[in-house]
Amino acid sequence: MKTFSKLIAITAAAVVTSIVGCKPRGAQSAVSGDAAQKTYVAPGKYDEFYDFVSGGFSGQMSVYGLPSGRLFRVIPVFSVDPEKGYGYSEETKAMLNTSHGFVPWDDLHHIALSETNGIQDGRWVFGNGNNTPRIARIDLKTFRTAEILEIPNSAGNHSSPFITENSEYVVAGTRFSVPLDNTDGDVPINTYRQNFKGTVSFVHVDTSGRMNIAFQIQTPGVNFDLARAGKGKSHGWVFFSCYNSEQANTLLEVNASQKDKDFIMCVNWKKAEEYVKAGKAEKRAVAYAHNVYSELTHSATSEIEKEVLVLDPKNCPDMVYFMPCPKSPHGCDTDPSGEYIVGSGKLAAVIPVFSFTKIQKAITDKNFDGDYGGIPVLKYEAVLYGEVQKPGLGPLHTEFDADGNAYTSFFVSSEIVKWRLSDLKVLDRVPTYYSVGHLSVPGGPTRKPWGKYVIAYNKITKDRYLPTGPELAQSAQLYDISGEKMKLLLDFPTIGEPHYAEAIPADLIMKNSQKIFRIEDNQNPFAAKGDNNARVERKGNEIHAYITAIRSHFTPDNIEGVKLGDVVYFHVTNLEQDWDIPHGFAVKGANNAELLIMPGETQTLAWKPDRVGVFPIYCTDFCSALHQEMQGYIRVSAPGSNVPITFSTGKNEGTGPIAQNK
Ligand code: K7E
Ligand code: CUA
Repeated sequence: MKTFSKLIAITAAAVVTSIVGCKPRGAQSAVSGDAAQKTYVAPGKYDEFYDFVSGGFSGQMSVYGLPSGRLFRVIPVFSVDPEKGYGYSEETKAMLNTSHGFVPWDDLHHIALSETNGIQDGRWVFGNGNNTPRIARIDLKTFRTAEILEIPNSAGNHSSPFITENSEYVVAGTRFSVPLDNTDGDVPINTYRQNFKGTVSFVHVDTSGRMNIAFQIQTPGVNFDLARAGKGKSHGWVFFSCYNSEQANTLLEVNASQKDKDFIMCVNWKKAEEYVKAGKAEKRAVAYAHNVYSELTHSATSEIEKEVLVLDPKNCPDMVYFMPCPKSPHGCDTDPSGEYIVGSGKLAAVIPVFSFTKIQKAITDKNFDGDYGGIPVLKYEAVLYGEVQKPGLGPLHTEFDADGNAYTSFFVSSEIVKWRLSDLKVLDRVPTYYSVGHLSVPGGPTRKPWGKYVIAYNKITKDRYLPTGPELAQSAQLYDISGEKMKLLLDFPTIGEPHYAEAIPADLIMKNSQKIFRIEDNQNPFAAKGDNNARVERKGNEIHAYITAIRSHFTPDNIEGVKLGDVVYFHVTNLEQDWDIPHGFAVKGANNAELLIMPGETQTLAWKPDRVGVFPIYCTDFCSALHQEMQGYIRVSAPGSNVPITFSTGKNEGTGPIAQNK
């Protein structure tokens, strides 16, 4: 019995090791001698790079400095954030509207920084909502979510948002194939092969940043996983990895791992644009939300769009090809020249590297291996540049430096492997602690990698930090790649689960950073642009309080005449015109959150008092020496009361005796 259970334990351990990842040796001693010096950013000094890190199931994006690993900001994107009032203030609620109504959470996996000529330009950063399919654009002047676009005909927006060289498009490939939105979705799940379809969406980004869905391409039912746009010579193409070419609808762990090869789907989007122009796209009735935040009104608007253009490859020859890729590909990455496309089969023993030149030749020569759902399949041998042999176990993602090297993350063998594009030779490997998912080199997905570091984003932390109960902070690790050998420099914890991240030189962003909003430009209809505009008005059972905030008081700070059953809207305008002086606003018993109002901005908190009494309000952000004095009272009377609306600051002082010490 004992031996038997021991055997089970050993077998289980082996299985766990191979699937869950193994723990490298020498976890403590792996750090290099001059690491502290290389990551030390002295007090008052700036980091060299901004690092935008996806928050996974936190739905947020966080901003770190490199090489210090210091956290600067958490940008709320798809999830409500009470710290900033995001999704709680009346002005921001519309950002989280979808065709399913208000959806205050999502799962953000991938980051895409805007590019010009294939080089990061520091204007915007995009992120995907994986669960209720959405793409968000964050404005890097304000570090705020400026726009969220829902993706119709999609279910699990994982293969997203990958960006083309001039930010023409961000793409969105659906993870789950499903019955499309304009068809009857009430079908048996085991009719996947007949009724389920995939789509990839091309979301156009105009010069102001505004997004719209230019077109979608309908595909056979598969799972799209990741994507990368071509660059340089492969500009005009996007490569999407996909798994489940078996078209399984249950127990995918086994059933979607049957075939020796799945696919990378190659899309010629220039061709697709021609087909759209030629009227080949079908207009389909769908419904998806398009939410835009205005820095003038300091408010979001949400519209439901009703139509999308869909191209069917059957009617559009020479637009889409499948390229076989070993064993459930995950990452699909293009090198800085655009010639090489690196596939990473999660269960593969090699890393296949494809050649764009060979892909073009195979297309010209019609060197096909039949078709898949009517889409030509290119011959593996005809498009393969070569395979990296014995790289490691469980390759996931690849990034590049400017010297012709690639860096691939290995989940199962828990390491980063450096290899050379020219001869596909493995040059170096370093352990990660533990089970790396994505990795990132600053500028690594672009035509101009900045190099210097590779950062591993790990799934498991185990013994690396002080224990914090059952869940530990997930972690990032910074490695120096300036020499021949990679050197571990630093561990730093992350917010939520980090998937992809992108780093960019700080000077491309910091010079544009916005300091205040000009009060003259404030077009919020509820703004009070000076104390003489502050007032309280009743409209039926709505009370609108137009309040100003400036160090260190609210105007008005005494409000009476509110009755139980009223809804009070506190419209708070921060009159400050000075950098880094937000004011906060909170009222006792409010069941939502605070407001945090930037200089020159107006934000609104809705409050439904639940009882009669006097309720304090106060500023939540320590703004001056007399911040604690920045407070006031709201009186709530019984429903039938005849207390009139009154409001004031500094004019309502009581006359009773002050308590004396006796
Ligand atoms: Cu984490 Cu890009 Cu969702 Cu790989 S994905 S790890
Ligand atoms: Cu305003 Cu504290």
